[in-house]
Amino acid sequence: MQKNCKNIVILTGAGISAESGLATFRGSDGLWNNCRIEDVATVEAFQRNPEYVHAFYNDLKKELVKAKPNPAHLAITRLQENYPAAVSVVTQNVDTLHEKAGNKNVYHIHGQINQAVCLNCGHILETFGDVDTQTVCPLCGVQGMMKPNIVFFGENLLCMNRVEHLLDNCGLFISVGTSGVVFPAASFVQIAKYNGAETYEFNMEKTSNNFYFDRHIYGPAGTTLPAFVDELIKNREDSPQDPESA
Ligand code: BV8
Repeated sequence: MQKNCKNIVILTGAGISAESGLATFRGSDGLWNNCRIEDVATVEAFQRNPEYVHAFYNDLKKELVKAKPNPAHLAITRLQENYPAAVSVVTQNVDTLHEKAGNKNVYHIHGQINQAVCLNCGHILETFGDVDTQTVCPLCGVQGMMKPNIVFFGENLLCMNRVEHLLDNCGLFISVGTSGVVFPAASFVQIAKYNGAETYEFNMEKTSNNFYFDRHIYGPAGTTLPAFVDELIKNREDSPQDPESA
């Protein structure tokens, strides 16, 4: 492990929220087992049946709003507060558990469940309430043009300018709880590695892009990530002016 790398990027997927009781997408209890991606998470699905897609996300919202962060989310806050590096969270998750845990610098590249976007004026409506084809945009006043602010398959990701900068300047890339099958997020480890980052994968099992990872730490993230963060903090090289190192 490099000493005191200056920039840490943590990519998270549904697995980091599993121990908060939220279903993943492709696991045995996965969301995609109960409904087809083509019916709820594509642009075509939304154009074909917006009521059905709104209902899916309104139901998912009711689940996600009740969830509480787990020790894996809380470990990221501990790292951000106790390690001399810029720690950024690039999440594929649409839940708000990183924010509830107090994580800073969180980038939701696949959108957020508590947001809807107006397809007429681009206004972002923050709400945990239902949104549907009757919802009026609070900014432009147009009705029926609100879409869940979720990045559907076939749509470009959000925050990518910032994410690309983070990957180009990253010393330590940590992937937590993602199967690595959705692009371009699945290619982030390769970009970070080619820019000189040390790469760690936290998962329950080997994933499809595991060869880009220098280290694999298997087990539930609620246990493995806090232990890893404790190690990082214990081994940090305190800068000379750090009062603790006196
Ligand atoms: C785009 C919204 C440009 C819905 C989601 C290159 C090659 C092949 C295909 C493509 C490519 N480039 C683009 C594509 C097409 C497509 C794609 O990747 N398809 C795949 C399926 C083949 N990508 C796109 O369309 C992206 N857009 O590229 O724009 C463009 C524009 C026009 C035309 C073409 C390209 C948009 C991708 C975003 C799609 N939206 N979600 C919603 O969230 O409700 S993706 C969906 O998958 C979720 O966001 C989710 O976060 C994401 C990834 O899933 P994971 O988070 O990894 O979850 P999963 O269940 O899969 O895995 C959980 C993991 O956790 C497992 O490994 C498990 O072992 C582990 N785990 C479980 N418990 C624990 C644990 N680990 C630790 N501890 C535990 N306790």
